[in-house]
Amino acid sequence: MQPGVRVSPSLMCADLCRLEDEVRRLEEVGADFLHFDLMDAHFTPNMPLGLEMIRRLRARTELEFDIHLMVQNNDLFVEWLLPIGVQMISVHAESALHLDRTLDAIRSAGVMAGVALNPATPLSALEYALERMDFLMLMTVNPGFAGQVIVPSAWRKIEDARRMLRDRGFVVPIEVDGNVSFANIPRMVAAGADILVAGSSSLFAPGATLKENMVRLREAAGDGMSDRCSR
Ligand code: S6P
Ligand code: MG
Repeated sequence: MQPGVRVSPSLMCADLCRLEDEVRRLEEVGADFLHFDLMDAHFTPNMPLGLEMIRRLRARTELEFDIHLMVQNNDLFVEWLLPIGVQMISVHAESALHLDRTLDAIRSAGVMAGVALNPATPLSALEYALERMDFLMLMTVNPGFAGQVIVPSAWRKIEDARRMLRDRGFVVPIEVDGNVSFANIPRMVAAGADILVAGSSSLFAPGATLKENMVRLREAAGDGMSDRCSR
């Protein structure tokens, strides 16, 4: 894998009945972060993981926690998460009432603040949030479920986001989330993705071990990187 590209395994795709074992295995195979999808069954029609589970796991691993909020009331969840000791929180622009204030609250606590965008939300939603952002989270499927197919516009959106950030002089990693598959990874990385949320179409793909899938994933991320040094 090229320097700078990191892997954030999506815990909702792990065996939820054996979560601590799964975290140990993810440590062993060299995961860079743990990606937690926090949903409230309102903003997204699902609720796979909970706050208490995150709090308990925090005491059992040194890996950095990458929290993806998919909720209506962002500030409520941020308030709960900060004392737990997470390292990254992304909030959706679509549900943020006071996006700037929420990002500021996250950053003021020493946590990396990210803005997440649904597939159909234009990049213009970021225009006046750029100064407060530590990373950008691009949803490449509609939020709520694993195992979906990438939306067609995601390809040009990753490229457009990378160009927009570069043109405005912001050095901000782009995280991509949704159908980050072995087949899609080379093109996603070439388009500008820096953090790969690895789910059922790569790291947790059936028929191979986690270790085998991680090797394959990193190989895929090593291709298609020719324009990276120009960022
Ligand atoms: C979806 C969620 C994601 C998924 C991930 C699953 O709402 O935010 O993090 O867990 O996309 O990966 P895959 O490879 O099954 O699409
Ligand atoms: Mg996610």
